[in-house]
Amino acid sequence: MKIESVELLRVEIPLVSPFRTSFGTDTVRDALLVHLVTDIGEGWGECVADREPLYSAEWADGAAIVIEEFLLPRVLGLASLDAESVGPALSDVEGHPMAKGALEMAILDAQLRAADISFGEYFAVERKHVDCGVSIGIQDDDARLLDLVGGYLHDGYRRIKLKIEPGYDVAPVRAVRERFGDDVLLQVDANAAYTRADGGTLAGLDPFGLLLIEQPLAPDDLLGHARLAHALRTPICLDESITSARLAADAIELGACSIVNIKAGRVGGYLEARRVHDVCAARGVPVWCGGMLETGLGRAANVALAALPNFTLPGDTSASARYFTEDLTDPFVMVEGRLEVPDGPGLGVEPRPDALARFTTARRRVHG
Ligand code: NPQ
Ligand code: MG
Repeated sequence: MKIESVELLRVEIPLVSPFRTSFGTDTVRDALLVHLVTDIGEGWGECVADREPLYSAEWADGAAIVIEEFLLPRVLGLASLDAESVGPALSDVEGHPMAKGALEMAILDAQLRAADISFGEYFAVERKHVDCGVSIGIQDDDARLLDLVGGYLHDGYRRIKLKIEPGYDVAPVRAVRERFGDDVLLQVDANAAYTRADGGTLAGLDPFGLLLIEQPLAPDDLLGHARLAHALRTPICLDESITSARLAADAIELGACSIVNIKAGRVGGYLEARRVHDVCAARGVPVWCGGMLETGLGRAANVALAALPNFTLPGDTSASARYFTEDLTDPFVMVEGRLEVPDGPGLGVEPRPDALARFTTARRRVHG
């Protein structure tokens, strides 16, 4: 494959409602897309970095510069380019996994579209559907929270995740359990908002039979998570901490987590994400697919990844309608609490031209 031209696009898609986490509130999804034209066809990549470096150190403007100035030249310099050669070609650049992952995704999409192979076939998945969970932002009052949970359960979501932060943890969990009972699959995500001193508060979640507590402590605090895991009955799941397959193996061996959230952007792309899946599977640690408010492009790749066998818990792979009134691609529609794994070539979806035109806020040709 030879890259003929590369365009970086910024799209801004309104969210159906503000999404509040322990690190901030978003009302739009401002996403960076990579569009490749190659000698064998086109490819699309989505960078999951947000507008500000709050979830992790990357941000969309920075990722665009890193792609243009440091990543693309390395890939363009390869004598023979395929998706498998991208990671090694970029390995001397420190960090920037979301930027790297977006470029690798676009190259993989072009490669697979040309070969008439879907992402799912490339991953050799056997499932045709994946179970959907939903992530619910921090709410101003319990009535609104309970309405939302009730609505999503009515829609068919198979697992509920509540965003929590200090001061908003045991009370919303108790409210949901009291209203909807103990059979609802329920978990919480702190996005690193607690400290080692908060073990007592977090132990207060133990009576509620949660599936897991996601990333209570700082991303670099594996020891703190290991201590917490010993002190709590509720399983600890790591998100932000797991930046590679090796980190996943280390965190498991250290006892810092017993469940792993996999996000391709956080680990540098879908190939490393599959390796995270594999090391967890080999250690008997279940995984689930995280979400970064992806457009239909990233959602398509996530759904394919989440069809791998060790994704045994419902992911944050929600329907497009959870986030967007109108998605960039044809929407992912949930049927009986599941999404279908796309089976068209590559991602199996592409931006609808009119939606792309309306959502695009900036575009820059960085090669060709
Ligand atoms: C998580 N996602 O699991 C993330 C956090 C998150 C679905 O809970 C813009 C871009 C807004 C990325 C909000 C979910 C975001 C974002 C939340 C990621 O930790
Ligand atoms: Mg998370």
